[in-house]
Amino acid sequence: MDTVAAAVPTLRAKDYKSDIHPVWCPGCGHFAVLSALTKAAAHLSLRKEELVVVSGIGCSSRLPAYLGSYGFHGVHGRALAVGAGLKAARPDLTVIVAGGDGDGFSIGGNHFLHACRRNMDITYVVMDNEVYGMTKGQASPTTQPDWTRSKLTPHGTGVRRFPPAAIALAAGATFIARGFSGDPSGLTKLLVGAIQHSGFSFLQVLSPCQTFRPEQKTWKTEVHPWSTGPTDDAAEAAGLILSDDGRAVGLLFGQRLPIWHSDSAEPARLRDIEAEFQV
Ligand SMILES: Cc1ncc(C[n+]2csc(CCOP(=O)(O)OP(=O)(O)O)c2C)c(N)n1
Ligand code: SF4
Repeated sequence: MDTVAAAVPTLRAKDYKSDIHPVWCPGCGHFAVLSALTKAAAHLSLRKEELVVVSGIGCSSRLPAYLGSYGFHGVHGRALAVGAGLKAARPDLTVIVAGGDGDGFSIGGNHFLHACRRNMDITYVVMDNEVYGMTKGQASPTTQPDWTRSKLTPHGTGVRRFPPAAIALAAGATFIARGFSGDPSGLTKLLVGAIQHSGFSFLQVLSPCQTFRPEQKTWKTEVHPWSTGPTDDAAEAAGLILSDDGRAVGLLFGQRLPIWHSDSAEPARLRDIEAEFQV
């Protein structure tokens, strides 16, 4: 008897959205990241049941709820740990980890370092607004040391900024890029490249916080391409980072190195994992 393969429907960007309306403030940069992610998923014809977006806590970390794929809105700063565990157990899935600069570089900083060096085949998107948006505007690791608008740091933090691209390069990330939510098509292309990259891809997105950093509206006049690149040479990428003003956007670094994967040839089965944890 002839078998007729079930036709896989072609999905459009809007098909990847859920019915839940985002609670983000009007003008929040995170809207553009959500939109670009749905466009990238449609461009790559990702099957919704094979796409998982994992996040921590923060305005940015609400993103999985607004997608119709699988998602996990987890614990503050632990998104990469959950995403890495998922990829180890289910290497067949496309795993994207998403969150904010507070979630990823402050409480989650340790996981960021080790995710970069482990080089699992996952994509990490950090929506960087240089502030803790959800908890009403405290300084984050990427906030300028002389930013005085938070009551917690009325004289600024006085602490130098965390440099995400430099840390990612030093720790061994094999794909490093920076996008801007005010450039939706550029952002979509970077997301497509990050998802396609075989290994750990890190995409920092300049994603303004309309409410607590309204001055970030000038970012649209400040962003510019990296002076050269992209490159697969870590020393060259380091040189570009040394002269970086934090507003260079585009792909900086891409390298093919062996990816880390679980020793098990078979995807983990839920009942086996449950059995391991039985007391
Ligand atoms: C263990 C723990 N510590 C602190 C918090 C409070 N908290 C919630 S979100 C957040 C920071 C969010 O900032 P960011 O990740 O930059 O995301 P944004 O809201 O700016 O998008 C903090 C400190 C928490 N939920 N859990
Ligand atoms: S507080 Fe800032 S980061 Fe949070 S939704 Fe509003 S604009 Fe976006």
